[in-house]
Amino acid sequence: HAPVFRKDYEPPRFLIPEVELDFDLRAAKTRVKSALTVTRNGDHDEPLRLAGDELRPLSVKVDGEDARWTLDGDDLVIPIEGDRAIVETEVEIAPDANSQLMGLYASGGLLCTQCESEGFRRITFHPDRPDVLSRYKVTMHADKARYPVLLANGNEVETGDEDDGRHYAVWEDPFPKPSYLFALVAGDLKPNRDHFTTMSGRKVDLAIWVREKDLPRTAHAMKALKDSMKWDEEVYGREYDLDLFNIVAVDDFNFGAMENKGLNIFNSRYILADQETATDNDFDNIAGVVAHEYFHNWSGNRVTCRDWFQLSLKEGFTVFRDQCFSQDMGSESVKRIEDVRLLRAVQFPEDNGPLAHPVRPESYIEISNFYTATVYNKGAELIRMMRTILREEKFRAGSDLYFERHDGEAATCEDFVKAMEDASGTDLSQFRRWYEQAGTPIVKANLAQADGIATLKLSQSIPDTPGQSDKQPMAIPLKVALLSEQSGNRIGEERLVMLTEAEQTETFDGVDEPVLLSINRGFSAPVRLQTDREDRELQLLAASDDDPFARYEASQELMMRALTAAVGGDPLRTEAVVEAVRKTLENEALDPAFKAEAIVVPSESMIGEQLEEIDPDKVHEARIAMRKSIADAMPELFTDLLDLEASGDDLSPDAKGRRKLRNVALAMTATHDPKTGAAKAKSHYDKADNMTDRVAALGVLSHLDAPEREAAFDHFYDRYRNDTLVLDKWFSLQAMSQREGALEAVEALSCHPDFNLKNPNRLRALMLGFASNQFVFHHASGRGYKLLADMIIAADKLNPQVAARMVPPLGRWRRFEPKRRELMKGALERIAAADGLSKDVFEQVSKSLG
Ligand code: HT7
Ligand code: ZN
Repeated sequence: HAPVFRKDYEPPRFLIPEVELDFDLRAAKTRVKSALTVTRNGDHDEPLRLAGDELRPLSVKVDGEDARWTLDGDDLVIPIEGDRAIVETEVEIAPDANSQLMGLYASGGLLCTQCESEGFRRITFHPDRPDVLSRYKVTMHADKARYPVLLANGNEVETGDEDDGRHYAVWEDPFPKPSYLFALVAGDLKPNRDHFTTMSGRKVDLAIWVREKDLPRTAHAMKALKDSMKWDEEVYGREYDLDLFNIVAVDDFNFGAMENKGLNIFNSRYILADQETATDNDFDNIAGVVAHEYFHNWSGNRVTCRDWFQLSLKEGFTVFRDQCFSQDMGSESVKRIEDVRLLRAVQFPEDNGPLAHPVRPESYIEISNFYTATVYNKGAELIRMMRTILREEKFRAGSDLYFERHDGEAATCEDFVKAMEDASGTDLSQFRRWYEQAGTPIVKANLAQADGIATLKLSQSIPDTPGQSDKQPMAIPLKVALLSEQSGNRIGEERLVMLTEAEQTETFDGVDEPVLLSINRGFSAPVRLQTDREDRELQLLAASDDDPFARYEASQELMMRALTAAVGGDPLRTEAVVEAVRKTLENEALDPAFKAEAIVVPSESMIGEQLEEIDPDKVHEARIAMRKSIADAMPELFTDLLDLEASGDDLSPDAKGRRKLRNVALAMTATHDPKTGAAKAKSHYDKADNMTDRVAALGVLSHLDAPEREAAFDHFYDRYRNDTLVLDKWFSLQAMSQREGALEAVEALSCHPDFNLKNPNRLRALMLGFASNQFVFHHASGRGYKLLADMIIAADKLNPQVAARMVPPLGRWRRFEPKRRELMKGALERIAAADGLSKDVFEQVSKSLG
């Protein structure tokens, strides 16, 4: 399993301007004929090298003649005379037997493809690298009854009937694209059709293809698609470029969705939603993912990546774009809080562990392992910082220049930064280190006041990460403001401080009264901030900072300090926290969604992240105690919140916020008094007219040892057992339960007849839900680790990508107390020793142990 290095990039030896594909589609055996127009690129006499994966050529022709060819490992090597040739190959593949879900595979009676990153080589021999762009013409033949709908990229140009009940369709995509954006779908699907008129007045036909019974659940995704098309025109000046945009939903999918040109393929969980079956969170995620895939049409498809090391070029930028879209469609500050919470929950631990890598990695063994929170979410923070540094107008000029310069090309992260630099006249030399250096910077900030001057002392350090030490200072944009300690009002304007040195001082004149430091407002930089602000100051900031993020941050910091001190053996300090929570809840100017975010006690894994050495039992105990102090201090306040009104069919941000706060209150009520809490949660479940409330009630019940729990879970199972996406919730809710007996329940669920190792959603619902449940997964017996390791070994034989994604929870072993550390390491070693390990799991496990 040799690594590939970024420094070894070389341009392709041959280009392929045209690709013609002919598919004789059958679930058990599909014949693929390909005709590639190849042209020599540069002055060399090397043979043509085409990648394959589990392929054997049935025939190979060059310019119509049988060719001499050899196989070098998986590569097909063909000598080419002259500078141009038509290379034809024929292979047979077995979609039904494709459990990796890469290439052409079967899902619930459909045939569909997933080619990013290197799946196209499982369909036909091809260079299969993103810097080889071609025009595609695709013919599909299939049984008409079984597969009445035949879709591919671009436009349908011809259809017709054939013998034996078969039919065919021909599709052409006028835009040159890399092979990873190729897609086809064949199946018995029905469309939800709509249209969108672009800013230049072109009508685009839109269709979301699903099973007939799912059609009523496609309205939300369709609305999100039209909103995204409009938003990209208004905010980035980007217009859709084909006359047709198709989306297909499939049940078996390794990821969220895929941006194939003109034919997006989605995990059905990011398309299907109605009030009965989807939570508010699901609705938001659907809109975010639909937008994300749509935005890729420009940031990814029109301008693609030169090589996979540049993945963040399209993913970081596109995540940033979808985050801003969601901020504009809902509550700006709450969305920012959610995005930062995700970054901290997933990316910070990644950056602080054995799998840490730069946003633009230097090497990989298996590129699928690099679809990470670092490449996606930290990558998005880099784009956001550039916008902060350049300001909105110049940032837009930079993106215009980037799209104009590189349209139709395969570009690099450097190209993006250069376009930003050129359009704005800002020097981003030092900023580039964000792409190179892994690890989350630690920023220390202290404010001192004397003689009317406030002096802000700043310093930064970047921790060592695997393969990287002695790092250079980063260019860190910190939004800073000072607040009057007495009134809580801001003094002067917010300032953008660029921290570029290891140590730096910033002064504020005319500060004649005691002030509070509000820093990293809006989370302007993805850093760990350490300040010497006292609890009293944080309490004031939590009550009055005019930056909603900073306000949220102050209340979270207050809780986190008390929690980590308690885990370290101090008595739990709750007074300031309780008062901050009360003030937040009583403040009528704050919206309910914000309140819900600000008063939630940090999760056990977030607390663990702050500790040198994690003892999950102590963390659990401290967190429970803090929740209990808050719940016991103001039970009436929480009981009153249970009466917040929000009808299930109201999906406005306001109604969602009220549901969220009401459900946080329900959980606090049960913390205060589990017995009445169980009854209230059961009645909340019974009365619910929407899935958000049902899931929230089950979430509360899941932790309680009460008869209501079993009754509600059984009822839920009976009602939704035939609805795959809803049943996933039943699995994950139980996997996240902290009640006694939860571990045994998860073990039993792993043998449940509805558990299915082959379906990534089901596998993730149980196992990733479980692995995020720190208290139970890290049971001192090591049984949690054993279950996960068994599952990884079993899943690896079917679907290496999905198996590899389950390794990181074990990779955190060095952070735990000695006993668990050994058990976790042992589990990793057992996986490492398993027969026939895929390179996906090999890479994750060996780096985790290394
Ligand atoms: N660009 C898409 C990546 C993706 C993917 C990667 C590896 C294996 C399977 C996959 N399915 C989709 C998703 C996105 O970021 O939009
Ligand atoms: Zn993406």
